[in-house]
Amino acid sequence: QTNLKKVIAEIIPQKQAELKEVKEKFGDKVVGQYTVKQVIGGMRGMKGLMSDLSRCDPYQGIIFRGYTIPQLKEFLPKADPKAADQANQEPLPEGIFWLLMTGQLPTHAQAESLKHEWQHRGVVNQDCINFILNLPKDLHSMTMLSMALLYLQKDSKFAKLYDEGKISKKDYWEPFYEDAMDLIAKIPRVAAIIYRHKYRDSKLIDSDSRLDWAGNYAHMMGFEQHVVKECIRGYLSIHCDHEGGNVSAHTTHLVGSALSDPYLSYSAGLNGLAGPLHGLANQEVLKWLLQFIEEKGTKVSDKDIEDYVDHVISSGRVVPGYGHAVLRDTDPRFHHQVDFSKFHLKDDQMIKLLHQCADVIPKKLLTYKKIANPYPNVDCHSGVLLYSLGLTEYQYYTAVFAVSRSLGCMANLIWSRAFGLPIERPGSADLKWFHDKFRE
Ligand code: CMX
Repeated sequence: QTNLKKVIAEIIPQKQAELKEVKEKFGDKVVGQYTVKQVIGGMRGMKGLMSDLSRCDPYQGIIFRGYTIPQLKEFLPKADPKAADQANQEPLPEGIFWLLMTGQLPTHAQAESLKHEWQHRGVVNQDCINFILNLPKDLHSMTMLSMALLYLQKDSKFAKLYDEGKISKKDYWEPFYEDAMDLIAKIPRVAAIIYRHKYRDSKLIDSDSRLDWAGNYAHMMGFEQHVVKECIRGYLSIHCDHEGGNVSAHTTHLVGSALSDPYLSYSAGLNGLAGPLHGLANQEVLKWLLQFIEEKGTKVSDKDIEDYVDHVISSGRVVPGYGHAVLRDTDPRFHHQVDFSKFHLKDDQMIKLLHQCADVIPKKLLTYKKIANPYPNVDCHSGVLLYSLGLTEYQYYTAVFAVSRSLGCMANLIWSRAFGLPIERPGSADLKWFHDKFRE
């Protein structure tokens, strides 16, 4: 079966039954205890959400439906199934979306079917194109992307059906699915239009119907080299989801829990992704590295790097690309990109400097006792990879991340409606409450 909607329509009743069983069997069990420090400290380590798509292990990193990043690189369909060489090994995002939605590794035919469906759904109407082309070019790409999704919201099938009173709760997932699939199909085109508007005199490039979702995105931005298309395939696959609690996934889920449609929900999620402690870090890493190169060049000593870290921290800033709220080891998504760059970009001076930094900086950060994890995260490498391949406009990088993250956020949103999850509404406490509760 290559029709994703039919496949998940069969899985949904089984999963609903599983959720019901978990609620009945374990509903009154205690998940854990948490402290005042956790309540005030960004809820670190508190399990407070259910997301069935991926989980983040502090040491193994992200695990998508039971599969690690290296396993997915091996098992997921590739753009050219006949090419077995290392130059054609990046997974197709179509494949990872199928896996996230169904829990099953897709066949090449299933990934192809999604490719065609997204091509078909991905047409962006002229009125939306005009809306983007009329935005001031000095808006940040993420602001433009978020606004463009809000513009597309007028086409939401869920919002229309709900407004007409034509939909019952048990069927919410279907129009959510339709909106989510439309959003995913359109977002690379919208993001490419933003890129061409901001950086290429608004000269747009038509979609190429032969290409896959990621390859077409590279094409519509203006990159025809095979290596860039491969890089974007891998990039869009590995950034797609990072369990439910990260800022973009959590925001999308929270807003969606109020039955805001997928456009409203993901636009909100994108605004969180645009923050420097989250998705904007990839742009920040590049800015950081370019400043460093301007001062010191690309051939630097380890001591130069260490001094630079001290300088950044003593001026009250963070070293972007290092650390994580959950991970306690190097992010496997960083390793994935190292493998790619060592094969495709082995002579690039900036990549070499980045690898030297990734060796030196964690040891230096370890000397600052307060930092729980000094190791490179996904954003440490991704911007530099894009820069070395010719996508040098680093203020755009978080938009590429956003195209990818649409896969995880939309898959989660569809499943949230299929599970019938309620509006999210945790309690909060004022300072007096803590005094009263814990007064000796
Ligand atoms: N450079 C300098 N200081 C750092 C640091 C870094 N890379 N990582 C953590 N710290 C500091 C924190 O700012 C915090 O300091 P204060 O107590 O003075 O506020 C202290 O170390 C403890 O932080 P932590 O428990 O180790 O980490 P958090 O869970 O609070 O924060 C993160 C996690 C990602 C926000 C943080 O490591 C950071 O700011 N890293 C740099 C930005 C970055 O790369 N973000 C991308 C993360 C991946 C993503 O979400 O996309």
